[in-house]
Amino acid sequence: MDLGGNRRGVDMGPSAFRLAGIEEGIRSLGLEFVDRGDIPVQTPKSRVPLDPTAKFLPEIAEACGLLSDEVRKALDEGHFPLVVGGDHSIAVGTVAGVVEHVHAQDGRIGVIWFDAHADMNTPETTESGNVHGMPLAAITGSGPSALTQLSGQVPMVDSARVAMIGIRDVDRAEAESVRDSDVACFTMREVDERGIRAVMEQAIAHVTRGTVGFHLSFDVDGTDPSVCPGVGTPVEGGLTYREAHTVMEMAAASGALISLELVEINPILDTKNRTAVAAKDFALSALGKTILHTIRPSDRG
Ligand code: 5AB
Ligand code: MN
Ligand code: MN
Ligand code: MN
Repeated sequence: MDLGGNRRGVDMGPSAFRLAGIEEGIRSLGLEFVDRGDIPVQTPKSRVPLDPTAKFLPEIAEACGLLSDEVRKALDEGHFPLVVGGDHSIAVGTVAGVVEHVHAQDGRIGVIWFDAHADMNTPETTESGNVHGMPLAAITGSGPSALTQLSGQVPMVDSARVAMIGIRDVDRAEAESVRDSDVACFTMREVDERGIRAVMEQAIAHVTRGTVGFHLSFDVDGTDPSVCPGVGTPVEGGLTYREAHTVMEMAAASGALISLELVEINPILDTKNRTAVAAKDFALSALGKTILHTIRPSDRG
C-alpha cells in the first residue's frame, strides 16, 4: 500500500524485505516461516483524491479490512503475525485483526508505537490529508468510522495502554490530541535523557498492565535517517541502530509481544536496500535473535 502517504514507492517495501532475506533469517532461528503473500490494494481510478482531508480513505479501509482478516486468521492458527508495509495506514488493519482474535477470548491488548511521528491526526486536524498520519488516532477511537469501526470494538485499544517511542515531529493540533489522550509519549528527549532501556522498561510495563500482551508497530522512520534512509518522511535525530535493536530485544524478552509490523520502507528512496536489510535485522531481534544464542519460544516467560 502506498495510498496513505505523499511519496510513492512504499508499496514495494514487502518485496525489498523479502529480498533482504527474512525467510532465511527466520529459519535460522529454528522457527517455521509461512509467507501469506500480499494483500490486494485497489488502484484508484485517479491519483486526484476525492476527499482532500483523508486521501484514498475507501481504498485504504478496504485493504485494511482484508489485512485484518488475514492477521486474525494467522493468530487463530497459532502463528505470530509479522506484517510488512506499505505506509503506516495499514496499522489499522493489523491492529483490528489482533483485537478481533484477542477479543474472542475477552482479552485486551496494548500497543507500542515506534515512530518519529505521533500518527494521531484526524481529517479535522490533518495538514496533509495523508491517512498514514492518522492510524493511531483511529486505533484509539478517533477519526473516520471506516477505520475506527474496522474491528468489532471501538476503540480498538484504550489510549491508556498505548506507548509511543522515538517521537520528534508532531503537528500543532495533533500535539493537542496527544496531550489530551492517555497515551504515554516517550519523545526523543526522554530517550536522550533516560536512555532507551529505562524508556522501554516503562513502556512495556504500561502496555502490559491488564492486557494479554502488546502489538509493536515499528515505523522505520523512528530510527535515524542514517540508519534507515529509505523513508518518505525522514526526521533528523532518531534512534541509533543499536537502540533500535534494544527496543526489539526487550520486546522479545518481555514474552508479551503478540504481533509485529514494520512499515514505511521505501526502496525507491533507499540506497542498496539498506533500509529493508536493517528492518529485517530488527525483526529478527524481536523474534528472539540474540548475539550469542537464540531465545526459543519454549524459553519465554
Ligand atoms: B508516518 C504528518 N504529521 O500528518 C502528516 O510516516 C506526517 O506514518 C505523518 O509516521 C507521517 O502528514 C506519517 C506531517
Ligand atoms: Mn474483519
Ligand atoms: Mn508512522
Ligand atoms: Mn513516521
